[in-house]
Amino acid sequence: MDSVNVSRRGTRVSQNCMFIVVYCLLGVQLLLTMLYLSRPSEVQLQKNPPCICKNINSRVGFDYEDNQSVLKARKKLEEDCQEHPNTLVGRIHVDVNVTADLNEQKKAMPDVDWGEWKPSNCKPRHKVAIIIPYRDRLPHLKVQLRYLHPLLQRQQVHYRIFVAEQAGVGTWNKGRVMNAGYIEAAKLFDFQCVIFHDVDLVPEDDRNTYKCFSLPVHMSSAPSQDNYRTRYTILVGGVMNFPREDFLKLNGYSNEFWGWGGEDDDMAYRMKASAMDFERVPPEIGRYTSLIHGDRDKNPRRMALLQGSKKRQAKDGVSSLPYRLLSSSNEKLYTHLLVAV
Ligand SMILES: [Mn+2]
Repeated sequence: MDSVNVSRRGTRVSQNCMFIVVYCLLGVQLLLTMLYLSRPSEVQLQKNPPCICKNINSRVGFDYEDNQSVLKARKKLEEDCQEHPNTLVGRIHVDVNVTADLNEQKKAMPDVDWGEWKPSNCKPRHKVAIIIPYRDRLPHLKVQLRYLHPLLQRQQVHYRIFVAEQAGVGTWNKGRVMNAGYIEAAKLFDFQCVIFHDVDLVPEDDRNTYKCFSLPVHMSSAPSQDNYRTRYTILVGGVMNFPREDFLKLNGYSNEFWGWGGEDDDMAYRMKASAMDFERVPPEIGRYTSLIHGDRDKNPRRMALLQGSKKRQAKDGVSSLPYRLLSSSNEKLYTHLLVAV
């Protein structure tokens, strides 16, 4: 009996051992299967090629040459644009009868929007707002834009063109329109300097750079209507460039000049009263084609108003401009600001 019991007990022990061994083997098998399944398969690796990200720092596994070209492009973008880019051509022949269809121009300049453009292959040195006081001169505007955009792009400046239009048919007040243009442009664009630009002047030389200076600069020193000469010594009308702070220090233009003329001479008086120097572009490059228009209603009070210029300056200007912005819209080649003054 005892031997039988022993042998039975022996059989039970060996059966238990078998179970444990089989369990262990199954466990190991399961573990190996799980490890096998969790390894990255070749198919998965092919599915996820190295990412081609814009930020090269986050790139993993890119090849060397690719990396070099990205680095080169990035370095170029970090480089300042040249002060005198080799894209300049110098003197330009302005054809006043040029075909200047706005839709064609828009198509030719897909990278201009809201009148803004900046170079894509270098870091522009200057950020310039160009404000064109405007009313009822579409043929002039078309010809001007036809030459101005390409010229500014050759100069590699970051610019935005604003056309500030006086609404209605009331008496023209260019000073108010320019001040309103300045205030609205400043809300939309973070510029360093502002250039007020008559709509009937087309630059003839791209060495006359639409950049920012450390003081006001009279750019249209030689308009064709004056035989390419500066008509008188205090002339600052036509195309005038101000550092932003200087324009504010001067309190902008006077709001009191109704009708044609005087607001530009008043500006010269303001600069003199503020002991602010200005420079004038040499006439060899400050050349502009004057687009022809009829006579306008001159302001009969302009001489008398000039006498009181200095007294008014502090409270008559951009700080106290009565106006309403009626609309602000994207005309692609320019930002259109319609103002009631
Ligand atoms: Mn004119």
